[in-house]
Amino acid sequence: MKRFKACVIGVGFIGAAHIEALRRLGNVDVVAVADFPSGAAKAEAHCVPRGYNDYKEMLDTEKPDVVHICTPNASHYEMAMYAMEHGIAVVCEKPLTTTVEQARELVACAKKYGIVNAVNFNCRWYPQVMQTRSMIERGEVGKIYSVHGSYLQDWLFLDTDYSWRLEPEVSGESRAFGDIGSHWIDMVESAAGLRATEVFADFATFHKTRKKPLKPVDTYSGMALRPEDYAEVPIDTEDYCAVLFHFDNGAIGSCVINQVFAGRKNQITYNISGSNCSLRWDSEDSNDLWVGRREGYNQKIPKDPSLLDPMAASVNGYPGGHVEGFPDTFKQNFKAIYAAIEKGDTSRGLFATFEDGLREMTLCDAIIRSSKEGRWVKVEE
Ligand code: SOE
Repeated sequence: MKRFKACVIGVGFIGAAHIEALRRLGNVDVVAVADFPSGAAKAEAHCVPRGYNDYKEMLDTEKPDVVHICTPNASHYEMAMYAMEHGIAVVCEKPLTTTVEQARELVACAKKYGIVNAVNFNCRWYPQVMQTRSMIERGEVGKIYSVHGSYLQDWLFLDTDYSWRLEPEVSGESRAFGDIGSHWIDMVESAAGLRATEVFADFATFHKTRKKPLKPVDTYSGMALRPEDYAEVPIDTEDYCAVLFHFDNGAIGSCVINQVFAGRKNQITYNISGSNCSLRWDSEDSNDLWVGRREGYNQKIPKDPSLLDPMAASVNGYPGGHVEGFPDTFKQNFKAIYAAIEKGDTSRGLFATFEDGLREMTLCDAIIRSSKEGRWVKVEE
């Protein structure tokens, strides 16, 4: 097995999750991190040998096999471009870019240089989500009638909650859909084998202004500030978004995405109704998959590799009865990505690539347009 040198750019909550998952693979050395303005301190905090403030200096000096981009969305494009132009494989956080055009350019550049590329749509990698995919692929669910679900969080519940994700110049024009709706639709399209062809969206911003801290605050840090530490700023990205979908096989769908839903920390769910049975999965109960039947008993399929279909069994790290969750999805995703890098395999497999990142940007674009124009909008291919 090849030993890889990896670098991580951006060491907030999610960059740290990348570092931890890479170490769990066993054949990856995280040799350096870049983070502005405190690269050395971040390296020290995460026991990484070297830290840089400038990502270009890091890539030029370290010459890694792979770079993980975990910075705010608006910087993904130039970082991914720079890495690919230097022959480095890229694993990028979602959303891939802030515009469809940039995502298209990244897909073209990856093709031109034959670089393995990935977007960290980690929800695909829950074993029970893979089981859903496998059951639908082998026809157990039958014809899909409808899909509905939600992604709910409360870390932006108060008007004193603030993050760079609230700023469209850094985050992109859509916030709730771009940040977490993107996970929902990627998971549903990949698991159910459906492609949305038309969307109708309704956006709402409950906090029209928020109190922006005058010093940096990390995502999920819940840091307490005093009134004089804030400035009141207008908010023009959505807290909430409801979307109706028409899918290519005639199925219909809907989702509610809400980042100010008190009590739900980070819950993603789907309900799929098919002509043979229904499936329901909930990330807060992620080790079970519910199967609903009209003419038989309902079931709960446990996360037990000895009972799951081969595709789902292969993404378990532990036997039945040993709970796995969010960090394990990163490990399984990276395992598949690094195996593709080792083989130089740029074909589409189970992990999300830049093409899936582009797909999500295209969907997001149609959703934004629909919310502005109040009508069904076709999703361009
Ligand atoms: C913040 O909304 C966030 O960190 C997302 O960006 C992640 O993708 C999600 O997994 C958890 O919440």
